[in-house]
Order: sequence, then C-alpha cells, then structure tokens
Amino acid sequence: MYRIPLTVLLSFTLASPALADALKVEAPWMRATAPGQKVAAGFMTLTADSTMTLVGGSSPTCGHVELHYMKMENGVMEMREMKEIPLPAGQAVHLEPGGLHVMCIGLKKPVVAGQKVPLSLHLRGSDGKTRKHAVELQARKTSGH
Ligand SMILES: [Cu+2]
Repeated sequence: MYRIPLTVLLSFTLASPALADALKVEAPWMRATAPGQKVAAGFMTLTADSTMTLVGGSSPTCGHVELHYMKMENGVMEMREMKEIPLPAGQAVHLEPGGLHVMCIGLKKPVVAGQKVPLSLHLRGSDGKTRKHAVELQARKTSGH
C-alpha cells in the first residue's frame, strides 16, 4: 500500500485555500460630497488571509473607480493613480485620508451622509485569478479631500 508521508499531508492542508473569501474589510466609509462634486474618496482597512492584490473596483454609483494615493511633493499634496495595491497576507493595509484610497469618478448622484454606497473590490489572488468582493461604504460628512 502506498503511504503518503505526513509532512506532505500537512503542507497540502496548509496550502489549500480554507475560504474562498479570505479578506477582512473594516470600517469602510466614503466622504459625503459637496454640491456639484463629481468625485468621492472611499476608505477602509483591508486584511487578507492570503497574499492578494487589489487591482480596482466598480460601483453602480460611480462612472468608474480608481485606486489613488496622496503624496506630498514640493509642499503640495498630490493625488496619483495606482494600478494596484498589494495586500500581503495577515497585514492590515489602511486606506485612509492623506494616503491610499479608492476614488469614485463620475458620480452619478450625490453621496449623502448616512447612505451606503455599494462597491465591488476587484482582487487578484496568488493563483492569478481575479474575483470580486462586495462592500458597502458608509457615507460620512467630513472636511478636506
Ligand atoms: Cu483620489
């Protein structure tokens, strides 16, 4: 009888994905918009169980969604687009004011404090496959970007 060494069994168990949905999303929120504003920034803390990459997003509220970060350059705060945001296994990645954020471009309607904005996060796993993770951003009124 062929016997599989225990170490092989153990490593197989560890390597096999226990959950299809191994992403923890904490405190997702979006800045409520001022009249006429066509963009809105969204924030949250993401912790992935296994290494994955945030590659974009989509929302029925937005024309399209971009990944952005804020950077101080020559004394001026600038906003840049990122093609992707790495989410290392077990490490909390903070999307927060003054740093990384998701940007809702071409708002189809104003974001009003108290409402929830649906957002689908597009993620690429270490297997190279892309999947979507639905979140709801709580709209909040704040000042600044
Ligand atoms: Cu932005």
